[in-house]
Amino acid sequence: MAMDLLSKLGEHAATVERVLVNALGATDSSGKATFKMKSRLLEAMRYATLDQGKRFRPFLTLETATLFNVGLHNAAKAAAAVEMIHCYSLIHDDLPAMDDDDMRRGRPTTHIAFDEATAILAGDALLTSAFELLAEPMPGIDTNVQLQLIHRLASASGVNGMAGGQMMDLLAEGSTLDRKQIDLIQELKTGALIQCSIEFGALLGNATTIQHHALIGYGHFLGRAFQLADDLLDVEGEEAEMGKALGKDEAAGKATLVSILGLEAARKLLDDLESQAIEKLNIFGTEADTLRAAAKFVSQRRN
Ligand code: GRG
Repeated sequence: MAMDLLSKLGEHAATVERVLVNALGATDSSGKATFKMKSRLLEAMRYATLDQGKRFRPFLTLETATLFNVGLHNAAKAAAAVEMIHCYSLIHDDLPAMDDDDMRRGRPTTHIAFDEATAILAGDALLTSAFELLAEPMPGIDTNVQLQLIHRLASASGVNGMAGGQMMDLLAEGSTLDRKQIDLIQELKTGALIQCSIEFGALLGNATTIQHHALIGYGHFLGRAFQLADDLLDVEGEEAEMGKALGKDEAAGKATLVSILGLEAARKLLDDLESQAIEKLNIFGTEADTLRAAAKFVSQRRN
């Protein structure tokens, strides 16, 4: 099962990489930008986006789309749009005004490799490119569905989603939060985009209401598990495996589920979230086994 999941992750990562390269342009064998892609801004966008990362959100879109036999071309476009939003959020999150990180994905963050202004613009441009990609023709997909994808991604990323969660997270630094407040921040900051990645597959596949709700439930528990695993890794992980600095939550005085529950209870909660995510898939048969394996992957991940 673990090997199956790893090969699926690899396969989906390669699919989404092709769409991203197509949108952002490739570099030649010497690492130099090809023809029209010579601008510094595109270089920074490519640096932050290509050949890196687990591609977990695109994996979720592509795998959910597989449940409904959605054509790969359209699903990959939607998956790449989500990854662009994710990469933009990482660039901005690493800036000195936010988390002030020098390393991400095992190499210098975008503002270190380029400069702050370029990093801000690369994030802005990736955010815009995501919607440009989603608005491109999707043969065989109803334009109403495309509109729903655009709407869903906008709400998952904006004030009621990731950006809103990030604001709450920054404001909360140094204060005591209760479990409910932490859950809300994490649901918005990290969960919203993960849930959206899964819903993309359901929307593209014209899922029934029951299927759609089941997948929303799966995404809810998976998103919470993903963030909790990240908080645990911040305490227990290896910097070399994670490719970034750890122990940042404690240093910033950030309340997390790990800091208020303790390590043991947090690990138990992670197991429960994994089981709850898998349970939500009960209405599906073996075709959802890879999504079930993904829930296990999230709670066992080392990076
Ligand atoms: C700047 C609007 C704005 C939002 C930032 C993404 C984010 C919101 C903050 C990142 C802080 C953080 C490390 C959150 C934990 C969950 C998370 C998003 C981890 C990084 O995602 P992975 O593990 O990264 O999927 P890769 O590199 O594999 O893509």
